[in-house]
Amino acid sequence: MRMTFRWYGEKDDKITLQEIQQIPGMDGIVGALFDVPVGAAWPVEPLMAIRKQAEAHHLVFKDLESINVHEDIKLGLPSRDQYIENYIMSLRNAAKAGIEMVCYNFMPVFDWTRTDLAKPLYNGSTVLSYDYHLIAGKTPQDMAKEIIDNSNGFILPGWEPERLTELSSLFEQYAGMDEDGLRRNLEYFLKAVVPVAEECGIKMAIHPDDPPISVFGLPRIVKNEKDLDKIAAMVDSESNGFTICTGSLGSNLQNDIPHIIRKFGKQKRINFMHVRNIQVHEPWVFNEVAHKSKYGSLDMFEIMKALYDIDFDGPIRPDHGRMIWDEEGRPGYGLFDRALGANYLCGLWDAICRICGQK
Ligand code: DNO
Ligand code: MN
Repeated sequence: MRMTFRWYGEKDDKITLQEIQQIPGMDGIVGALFDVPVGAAWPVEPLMAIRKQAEAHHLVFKDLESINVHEDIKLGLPSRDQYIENYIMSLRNAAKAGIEMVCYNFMPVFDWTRTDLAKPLYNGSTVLSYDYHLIAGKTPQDMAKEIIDNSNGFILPGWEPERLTELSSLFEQYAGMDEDGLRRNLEYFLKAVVPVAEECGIKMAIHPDDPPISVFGLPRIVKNEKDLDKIAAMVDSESNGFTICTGSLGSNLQNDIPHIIRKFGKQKRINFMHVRNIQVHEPWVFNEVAHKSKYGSLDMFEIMKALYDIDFDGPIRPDHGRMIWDEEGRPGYGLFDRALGANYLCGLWDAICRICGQK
C-alpha cells in the first residue's frame, strides 16, 4: 500500500512538505488544485508543479482528492455535457501529470457536514462532531451561520459564504429529486468518464456520503453496501471504484467495514482508503477520535487485516485528526494527530505482515 497525507498546497496549507516527509512511513501526498472553479478543466502544468515539489521531498504525487463534480451533473441539467467534457479533460491532464487515482463525491449541495468543528474532548483535544439533534428543524442557512460563527475562520467545503447565497435556488432545483433520480445522474456521468479513466490508467474512487444519511432532505446515494453494489454495477470496470472512508461509512454501525473491504476488494473496486476512527454515541450522534481502536467504535486491526487479506496496494491515508498540542489550523487537518494516525496504521500493517507473512 501507499501511505499518503492530504496536502492543501504551498499557499493554503501551513503544513510543509518537509514536515510530511518527516512522518515515518509516509510515501506520498494527496493533492488538488484549489484555484480552478468547480466544473472547469484542470490544466497539466500546476499538477506537474506539485509533483516536482513532492518529488523534491521524496514523496510521490499520484493521487487527487477531489476533482469535484459540478452541481449541474448531479442535477442532470442539459449543461452537464459540457461539464462532463471538462471533467474528461481534467482526467486526461491528470494522467499526463502521473496521476493514478481520482477521488470525488456525489453529494448534492454540500460536501461533508458536521455540527461542531472543535468539540472539546476530556483531554483538551478538539474534534469534529455531528449531532443530528442540532440539525433537526434548522434550515441549511441557520446551520451554516452557526458553523461559520464557530469555525475559527475555516469553512467546510461546500459551506463557503458565497455559495450560501445560492442555497435557496439550489434547493429548489433539487426539489422532487429522489435517490433513483440522483443515481441515474451518477450513472450518466460514470458511463461517460469511466472509459476515459480506464484508457488513461486512472482509478476513480467515489467517496461515501458523510454522514451517510440524507441531510436537509437531500438525496444521498453512497451510504451503505447496497448503494455501493448499485454503483459498481453501473459500469463494470476497476476504474469505477470506491474510496472506503471508514469514518464516513462507519458512523452507521450497521455498515460492517471489514466485510465491505473484503467484498469490494475481491471485485478490485477499492481504489482509495481513508482510515480514521469515530465514536458513535447513538445513531447520528458521533465525534471523531484518535485513530487507535480503543478510543472509538471501529476496530482498526480488523480494517487493516481486511486490507491485507485483499492484497490492497493502493493509496491509503489517515483521515481527519484531532487538534492537539496547541496546534491551530484547518479543523481535522492538523499535522500532529494525522501523523500519529499514519504511524499507528503503519504499526498495525507491519505487525500484520510479520504475523501473516510478508506480502
Ligand atoms: C471526509 C473527507 C472529505 C472528502 C471529500 C471527497 O471524510 O475525506 O473531505 O475529501 O468528500 O470528495
Ligand atoms: Mn474521508
